Amino acid sequence: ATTIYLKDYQVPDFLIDRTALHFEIFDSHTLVHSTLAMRRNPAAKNASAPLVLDGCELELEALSIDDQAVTESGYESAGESLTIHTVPDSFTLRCTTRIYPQNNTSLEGLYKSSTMYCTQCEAEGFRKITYFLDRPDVMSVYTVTVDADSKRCPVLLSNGNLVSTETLEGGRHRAVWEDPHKKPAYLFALVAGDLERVSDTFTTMNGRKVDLHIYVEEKDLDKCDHAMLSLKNAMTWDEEVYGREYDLDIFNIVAVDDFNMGAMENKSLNIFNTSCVLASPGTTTDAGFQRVEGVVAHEYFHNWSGNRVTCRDWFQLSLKEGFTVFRDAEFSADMGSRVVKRVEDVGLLRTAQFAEDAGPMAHPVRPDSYMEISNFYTVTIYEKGAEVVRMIHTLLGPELFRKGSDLYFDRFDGQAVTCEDFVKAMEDASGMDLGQFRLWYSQAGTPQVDARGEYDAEANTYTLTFKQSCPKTPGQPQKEPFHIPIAMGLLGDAGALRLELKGEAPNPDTADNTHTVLHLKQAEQQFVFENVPEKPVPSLLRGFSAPVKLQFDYSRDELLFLMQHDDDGFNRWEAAQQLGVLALKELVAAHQNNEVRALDERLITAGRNLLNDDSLDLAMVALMLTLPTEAYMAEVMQPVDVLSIHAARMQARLELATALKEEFTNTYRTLSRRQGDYQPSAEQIAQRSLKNLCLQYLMLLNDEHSLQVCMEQLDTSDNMTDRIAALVALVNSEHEPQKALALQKFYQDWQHEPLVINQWFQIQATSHLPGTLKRVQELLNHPAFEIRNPNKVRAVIGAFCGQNAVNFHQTDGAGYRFLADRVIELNTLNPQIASRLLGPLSKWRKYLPEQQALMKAELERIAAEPKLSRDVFEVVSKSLA
Ligand code: HT7
Ligand code: ZN
Repeated sequence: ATTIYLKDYQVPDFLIDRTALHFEIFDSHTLVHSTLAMRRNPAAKNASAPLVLDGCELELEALSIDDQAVTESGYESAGESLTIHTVPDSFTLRCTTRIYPQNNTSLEGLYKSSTMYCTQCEAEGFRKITYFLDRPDVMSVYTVTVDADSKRCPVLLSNGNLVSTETLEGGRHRAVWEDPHKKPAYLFALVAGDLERVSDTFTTMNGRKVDLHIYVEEKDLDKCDHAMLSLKNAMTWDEEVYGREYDLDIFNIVAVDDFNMGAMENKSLNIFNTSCVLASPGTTTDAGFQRVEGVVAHEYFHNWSGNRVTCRDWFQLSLKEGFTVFRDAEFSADMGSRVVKRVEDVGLLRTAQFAEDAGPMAHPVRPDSYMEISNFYTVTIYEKGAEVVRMIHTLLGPELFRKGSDLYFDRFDGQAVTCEDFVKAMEDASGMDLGQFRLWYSQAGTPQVDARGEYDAEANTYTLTFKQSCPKTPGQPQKEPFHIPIAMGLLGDAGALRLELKGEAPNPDTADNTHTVLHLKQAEQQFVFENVPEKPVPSLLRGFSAPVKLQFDYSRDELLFLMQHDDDGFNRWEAAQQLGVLALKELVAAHQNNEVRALDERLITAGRNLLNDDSLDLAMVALMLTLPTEAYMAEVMQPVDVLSIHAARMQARLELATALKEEFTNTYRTLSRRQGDYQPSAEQIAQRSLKNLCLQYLMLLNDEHSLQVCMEQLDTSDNMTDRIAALVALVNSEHEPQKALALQKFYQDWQHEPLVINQWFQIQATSHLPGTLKRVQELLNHPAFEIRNPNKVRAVIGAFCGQNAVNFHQTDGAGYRFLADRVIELNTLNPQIASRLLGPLSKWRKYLPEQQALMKAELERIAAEPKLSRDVFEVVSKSLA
């Protein structure tokens, strides 16, 4: 496979001003007739370059230029391109291709999901529909005509406005859609199927009435309210927070069962994985409701950050994804609990993204090269990209950041631009020098920041010394120091201390002098605080102000102090986590040495205090009572001893459950009583999360009373959050007959709801008990499992390999073998999904030597397969390099 480099970027040789597409959809095939108004790009380097069109797996039926047929000797077709050597400066290219959506299992281009036709063109799927310049900097105005059977496909949708409909002969009909906005091919969409819709309207800040429709199968009509409400909230929020208004009279969302990712922001025709749009209390958990809200908002926000201003090339992917994730995270924070949202996001970043940054696929937020762009829809591009935008927000402050975003949207509206353009707009609007900051876009790897503090009681000064470094990553042996914003405060016995930073005049604009942002720019740098009346406890990296690994030698008592007194909610949680890390590390070491060691009593006391304090936010209590995850422990302990980490965490949980049985029981009882009608509100979500955490702890006790409580919750709950929580607790318990019966009953009750059955799959695949791999293998033969459906693959295979470390890493290597077999099977069916599943194997170097050898052998077995897709080849070859 060839590697594509950012340094080789050149403007396109040709432009496409207008694109007319005519789809004739038949059961056996689809014909795509395209008419492209093309001309040479005046900015092109080579004024006589041949026309090279992208096309993949297409049958070419007709090709003409200015109505003159291009004969076979006039073009050359090789690999994924078609070259026409001589073309005029300006011309009309017509082409007809025949495609087979019903055989398209890759879910890129035009494909069939049960009876419905739909498209997925990002990143390079349009070339599976017709020959085109399939690159984001070629933007065109589209008119789309769709013909199909009136009965099988009564609904025909594309981007923009519906301009006409027509009945055709033979029981067929036609719809014509026109999108007035220029767009790249990756934002093209078409849907044809038998769908029903839920409708509403939204009036924009300038009085434009927008029709909103959500298209679903008839059986799902009752699950659209939450998505519709989320959409209207997102539209309002984008007006209020970013001044961005919607720009068409219609906004459609369509739900599809078979989809490689969460959703797609096609202009005015967003296509969603059903898992990210459907929600109802009876079938969807709190996490599911929040995901729908977040994804609906994310796709809507792309209308500006992605569609109106798009990417020049795919190296700039984080320009739209990082910015949009930042926007959706702030939206969700405003809709629910800000601290909880931040804790969840940092959890993902510190496990998945930090692991990616330390592994063979590590890449900068703006990559320098790729083989297959689909492999670069990563946590680095999305989550770290969002952190980079968040840091700009922190450095500039909210007002200047808004000024920068206004300038960015004004300056580049209708254009395809770069990350550099974004940063420059922020710089121009704020006057801040972001020169060194740009390294966050070009350097991969997670910076390590070591900090220490020294109090001088005579001089009343407190000196913070920071040292930063960044490990080498593929192709980047050496790193320059980053510009790292460190949000912080100092805490004294009586509360937050006023900050006087030596050499800096106090900021008259800030009423709050107890919080500041330090600019760490050098490899080693000191900050001296003056007039500090007592030895403080520093609260560093508040709100996780930079995606770094911070090390500060807090004593356990200092961590307990921060847990109670820090005025930054995130850092209160972080102190609890770090205390948990220290305690778990001790237990891991004891386990490795076959010693018996008890859990640090401080954790038990802290837990008791949290459960007994009525004044605390319930969501915070639940978060702080959750020990660091096994995935996070794996990040802070290398080489990773999966089994010891699991054993240590289980022991700690059991000790907490035993010591705090009374508190967990009381809290569970109180919170069970409090319920009204189900609402996915922050308040109710917090109650349920703490209640269900108590249940999980109580179920570890393996006693009859807890079992009874759990069974009662399972049988009597009116919502899926509580039902699933009870089922998870039961499935991970030793209560054999009850467990099997409950799983059977759950399946019978919910077999008509695929999204619920996916949760049923996932609960079984993530059970930490022995024998899970065997069960997972059985599930692959279950009638509800389909290897061609990505949600089911994720629920069974993805969940087992990615969220069940103790079973995936079982010592005989059977988990690795299982994954390799599935990757080989999926490699031909759906390369994107196959390659994504490889994540857990690709990080083989961080495990113990025996596991490394077994994992590597499986990667080598995949590498030896004769016909590897580009997607799988890239991950396997880079993992073994
Ligand atoms: N921008 C969308 C990306 C996407 C995608 C990429 C590759 C393969 C399939 C895909 N489906 C959607 C999603 C988003 O970030 O909004
Ligand atoms: Zn996105």
